[in-house]
Amino acid sequence: MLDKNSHIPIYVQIEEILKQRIYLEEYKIGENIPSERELSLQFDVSRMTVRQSITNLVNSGLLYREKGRGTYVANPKLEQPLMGLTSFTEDMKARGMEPSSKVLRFEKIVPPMDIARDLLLEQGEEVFFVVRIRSANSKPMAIERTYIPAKVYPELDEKKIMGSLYALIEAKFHQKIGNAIQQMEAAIVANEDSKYLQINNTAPVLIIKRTSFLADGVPFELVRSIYRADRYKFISEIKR
Ligand code: 16G
Repeated sequence: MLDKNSHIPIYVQIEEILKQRIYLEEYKIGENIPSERELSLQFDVSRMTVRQSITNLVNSGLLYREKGRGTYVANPKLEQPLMGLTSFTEDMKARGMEPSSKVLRFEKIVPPMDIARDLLLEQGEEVFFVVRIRSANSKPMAIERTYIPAKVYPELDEKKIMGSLYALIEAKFHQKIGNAIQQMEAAIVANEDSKYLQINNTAPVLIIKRTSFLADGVPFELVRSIYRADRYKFISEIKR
């Protein structure tokens, strides 16, 4: 319980107690925690102090606030290593989660010039443009817009893209995936994407742009993946 004589500030002690309650599942993921008023009575401190503790836990991603509805326990973020060239399907399966995709768009188009350039396409060469919502255990994690040169996979169709693209390339088309170049940036979610990702239209997202190459150097995809920032954190090992 609280030690009011301690040199550790009260709001920090409350933070630790709340963390403990989350850890012990006294407060469960997705559920409301008691209101500021209730907590201030429980701890016999001012609402301001409780608010400070809650704000810190919101900022560290353990809790989230919903306007007019209260404060909830957040899902722990998935830790995604920024190392191997893995697919969404592999990543989710490795965590014991069930991946699924919803294809929102599948069409053959002439891509914008910057995309064509990155995919080393001549002017007018077509790509398959695929928009997929990627979910884990039926919860939307990311939305991906993928450009795949039509000349590399002329036999691609909407049905084949329902599962894993990388499994299709390796197991069905018997090609070896080589390497990719990625860049990541933060943004506020686009209005259209907020609906699909089921987040508020001011929520932050992480955008990864990946251009991937087959082992023989042929570019086979350019993808923009929009990840929910509240569901992901990216981890890398760095050596000296
Ligand atoms: C990942 C890749 C994406 C790739 C997809 C294939 C990132 C940032 N992006 O989402 O480039 O197209 O996996 O997944 O990791 P699939 O084999 O499940 O279709």
